[in-house]
Amino acid sequence: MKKIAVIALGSNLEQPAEQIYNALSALDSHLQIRVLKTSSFYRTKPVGYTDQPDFVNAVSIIETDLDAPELLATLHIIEAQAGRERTFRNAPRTLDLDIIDYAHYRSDDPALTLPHPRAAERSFVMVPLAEIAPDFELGGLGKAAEIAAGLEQGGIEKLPKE
Ligand code: PH2
Ligand code: MG
Ligand code: MG
Repeated sequence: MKKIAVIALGSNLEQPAEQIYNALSALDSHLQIRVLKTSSFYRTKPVGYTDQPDFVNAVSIIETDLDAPELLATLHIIEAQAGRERTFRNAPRTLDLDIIDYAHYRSDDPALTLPHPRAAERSFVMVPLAEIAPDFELGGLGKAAEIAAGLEQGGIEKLPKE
């Protein structure tokens, strides 16, 4: 059965915009994933651990036959192909792919909490999501556009389309 999922993409090392483009083509070339819609790319100030370069962030809506753990495993493979190293929490990274929502499932599994527990606090997720799916309902918190409107948007800037 096909499911709709929301994926957040982020990079702040080694030509971040290139990393996001490559990740999108890796996702779309997977036989069980179709990228339906992708936001603009945004340059964003690092949140959490702030002593690191600015990020490029984007959000995609995909359709997939994979179940949620299979999708997560696939995202980890694509991150590894981009040379992602796991050093410390919130460290700079060549590529981060997070499942924000999977078919509106809810899960408390620490390996994959759904919807993503911090997505609604993060303008670098909610602003791109609101751009492509303003009416998307996230975890009973309201529509993406409403959640985004309630967040500080100072550290985020839409990049021109190439
Ligand atoms: N990802 C984090 C922590 N902080 N800040 C920005 N601007 N963009 C990110 O993708 C990001 C972050 C953890 O995954
Ligand atoms: Mg992340
Ligand atoms: Mg991640």
